[in-house]
Amino acid sequence: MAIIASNFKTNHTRKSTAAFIKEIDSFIKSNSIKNEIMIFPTATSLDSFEISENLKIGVQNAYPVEKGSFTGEIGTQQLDEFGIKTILIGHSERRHILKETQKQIAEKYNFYKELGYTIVYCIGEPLEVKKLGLEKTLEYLYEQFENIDTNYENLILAYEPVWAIGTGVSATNEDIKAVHEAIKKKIDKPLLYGGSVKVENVKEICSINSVDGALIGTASWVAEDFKQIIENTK
Ligand code: G2H
Repeated sequence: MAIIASNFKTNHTRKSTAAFIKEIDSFIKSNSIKNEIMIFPTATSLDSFEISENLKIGVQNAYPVEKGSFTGEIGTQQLDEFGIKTILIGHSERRHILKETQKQIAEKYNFYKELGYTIVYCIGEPLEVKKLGLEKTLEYLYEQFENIDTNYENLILAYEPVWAIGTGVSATNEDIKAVHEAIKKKIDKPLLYGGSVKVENVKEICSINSVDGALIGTASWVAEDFKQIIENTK
């Protein structure tokens, strides 16, 4: 069974999120979709829809606290109101744009692990590292597991090469295979690929043995396209 996930990033309103989720939910029902479908909407939209058993809804980020004085952040007191038990951690946009350090990422990981959340944990290398070859790429990727318990039962990994994110240029099947096989040898967890996955390439990417699904941004934001992606990976 594959895992197909949509990461909204900073896109969609409450209204369009509700419409999107309703449409995907009924598509899953009427097409007897067996794959696990996940959606990571913006936190501001979490009250705009009912969580259905067909879909796993997660947050793109949260602070590692229940509540307190952490201006601008949300904690588990807020997440609990919506029944959220899934979180994305380590996404490259948070590592590079928001400057989250591995220490902060690990703190977040350990906090949500203790609470039993499903964690989709992202790793990925920038272009200058990729250019140094597979060995250096793997070294860089393994550093992103510092203080991360990879035996955690509710862990899902996502390999998202930074140079392939939002660029329209996905990694080649050979690149994906090489990295996924190496990681899978070390860590026995579901491993998704992310980085310019789209309607046209999702089937081929997901048919690679060491790929257990896809984490999709840009190409998943229109419901019709996401339905096609789900259909293509049935
Ligand atoms: C990588 C991916 C989703 P995109 O960030 O996490 O985004 O599909 O736009 O490359």
